[in-house]
Amino acid sequence: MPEAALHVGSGKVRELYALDEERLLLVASDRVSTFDVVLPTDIPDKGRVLTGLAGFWFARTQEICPNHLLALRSDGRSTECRRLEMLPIECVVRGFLAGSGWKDYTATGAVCGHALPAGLAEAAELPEPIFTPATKAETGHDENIDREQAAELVGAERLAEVERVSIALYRHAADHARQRGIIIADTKFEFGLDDEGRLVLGDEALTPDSSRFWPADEYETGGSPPSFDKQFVRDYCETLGWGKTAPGPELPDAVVTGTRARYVEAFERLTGIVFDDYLTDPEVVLR
Ligand code: PZK
Repeated sequence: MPEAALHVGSGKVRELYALDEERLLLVASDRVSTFDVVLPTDIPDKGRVLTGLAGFWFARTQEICPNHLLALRSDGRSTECRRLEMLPIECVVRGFLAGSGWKDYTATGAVCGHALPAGLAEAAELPEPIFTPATKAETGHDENIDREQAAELVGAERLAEVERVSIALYRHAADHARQRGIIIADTKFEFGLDDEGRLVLGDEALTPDSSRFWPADEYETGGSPPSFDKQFVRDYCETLGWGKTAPGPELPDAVVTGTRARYVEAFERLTGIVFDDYLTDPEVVLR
């Protein structure tokens, strides 16, 4: 727990504290959610994996866009960050047709106003990555919006900027990941403005919680590919006949151990850093 810090918000698996007027502390827990339900069993080090990965990407994408990271704390799960004025949209980029993108495509042939070629299969790679903004729903599901609705929320000029930057960030990370056997099918960015009105990348970016990571060697279209990180959890939950509403089931040790290993594998593949070296000194990901 951070000392002398006011709690200012909770996500499903993260907490946000105020350090002072300019700085926040983003703390990633080891909680895991599946089918939108947080489970009672933690995955040890999950929050450290996500914090380290986000730090790795922040360090490597500074030239594309400045970000809110100030420091990683020695606990490995806490990010000190600049306090921003957050924009009221989720900036989603999709390189592949999954989730709500696939759903919208089957219903309308388009996703957020992007007309797509006919006859694409589920999980197909798109000809080009597309920017598909969504509103931030307080509870429940974010709603995809078209560029007109997004422009009403942030202004046309700012929208053009976040679209350009989001696609550049996605291309950078997806290319890097693909060379290391991981497909980043889609990802969500949250941006804010600093006190001079400059666009700054915030939140936790390009992690398995903010993205769909698929193992490249198991990729195929015509279904929903396995999740790199959560597939053991999902498969186990499917064996239970659980109704996918709270409360979720406890996870057996083998599922916990296997899932932790997948998170660590994603970290090591993407960063090229041994996870134990991250635990010794989290700031290794920033160098
Ligand atoms: C901010 N959230 C999401 C909610 C969480 C995260 N740099 C920033 N400046 C101002 N506000 C935010 C950030 C960031 N990141 C992020 N809400 C506000 C959120 C609850 C818990 F961990």
